[in-house]
Amino acid sequence: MQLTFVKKWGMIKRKQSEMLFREAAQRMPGGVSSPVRAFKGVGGTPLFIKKGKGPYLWDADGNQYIDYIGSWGPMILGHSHPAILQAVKKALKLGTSFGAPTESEIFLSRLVQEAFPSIEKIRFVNSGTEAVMGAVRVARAFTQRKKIIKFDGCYHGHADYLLVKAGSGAATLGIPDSAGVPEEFVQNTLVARYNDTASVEELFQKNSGEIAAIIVEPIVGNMGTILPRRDFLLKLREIASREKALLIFDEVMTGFRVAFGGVQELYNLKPDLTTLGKIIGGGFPVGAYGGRREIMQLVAPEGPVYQAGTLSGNPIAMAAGIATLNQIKKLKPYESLSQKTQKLTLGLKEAANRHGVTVTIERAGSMFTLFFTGEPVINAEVARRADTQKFGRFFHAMLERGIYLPPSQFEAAFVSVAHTEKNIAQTIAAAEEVFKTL
Ligand code: KE4
Repeated sequence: MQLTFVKKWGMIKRKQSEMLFREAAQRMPGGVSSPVRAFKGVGGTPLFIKKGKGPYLWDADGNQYIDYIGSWGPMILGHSHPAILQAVKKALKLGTSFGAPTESEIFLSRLVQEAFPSIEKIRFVNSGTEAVMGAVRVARAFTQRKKIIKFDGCYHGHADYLLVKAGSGAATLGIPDSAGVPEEFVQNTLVARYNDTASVEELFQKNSGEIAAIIVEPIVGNMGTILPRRDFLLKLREIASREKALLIFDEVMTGFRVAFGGVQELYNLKPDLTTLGKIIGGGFPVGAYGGRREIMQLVAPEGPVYQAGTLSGNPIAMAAGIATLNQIKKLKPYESLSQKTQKLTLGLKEAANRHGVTVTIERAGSMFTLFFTGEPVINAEVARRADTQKFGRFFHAMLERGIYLPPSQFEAAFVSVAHTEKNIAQTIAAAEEVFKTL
């Protein structure tokens, strides 16, 4: 199938992006505002994006792509959705920021709490990182304990004490432990292995009575997509309750992505605290943390746990989030998103098999990762054994064919409501051509 906007290998013009990148690299570290955008995981010059509409992005040279990054998760409805643009325009007419409570925060709270009954009280912030910082701080205050357990390969934002064996950009850049983080800052951070409850039990035995919380990406997106096996999540819930530690589900990526109520809806589990971000801002900077009332009432100004933010609950961002969640409620898209994504991943797997290319594809709803490995990817160690060089070649060959995948083996790709059956077919056709050359 000849893709309408496919150009021959290497014929895609990149002059504008290359020129822009040269100046950006002079002014900003790595020429980007967030490391994973710099293509370090796949090589080459990052594309400077000019416009997004539905499932498409256009770069500064006018090349069109089917986008599977979706701004790293937020764009579940596709780019420039009319309902979101309309809501934002309406809100803008009233002003942009007041530094005072607005009813829009109540409206978004209602929608989030409807989807996440475990979130009895919620605080809005400006990013997933801030949400996690707030959740960990209130967990430490509530339990009066210092230590936290995270999992190797899980990424929970860039707070110092969580940049320990982190995934996402940290894994891509091969610096799981960041420079500039004094070892004192991470001495209370314990690392377990995902899908291995024995490693969690061992940490509790060695640190009995000292662990405030377990924080987990209940379905991992930041080592690429990794699914919880058997009763891993249920066991975490049981262990945390038994040890009087809190269970924090970091659903910044999975919230409203894998189901309206996230992983906790899919597995019918109640964490003590949840962190959210991405989709709840509809493309604007919004994060949130929340959970059991007796925990959240410790947060200032109600309680002694300080946390604040000039633009937290910003009315424009709230308007985008409200419009997004209302649209999702109306469309009920999860079944069709899952089917569309399954069709894509099955097509990719069959194309790879036809050309003798060994891949494992892990999928949860409309998030997925194609790993260049033959083993089921059950944890970070297995993910790190994937052939990242081959992933880089695959990434660029797909990009040349107008398919924009996440520029890292250790990220999740996302299908949106806007992706059509034709887009799926075009993507499989492009992969068929690429697997031939790989
Ligand atoms: P932000 O601070 O980037 O809004 O959220 C941090 C965060 C927390 N928890 C989870 C599960 C996350 O996935 C993230 C952010 N995810 C990455 C993508 N893997 C953001 C992309 C980037 O860093 O540029």
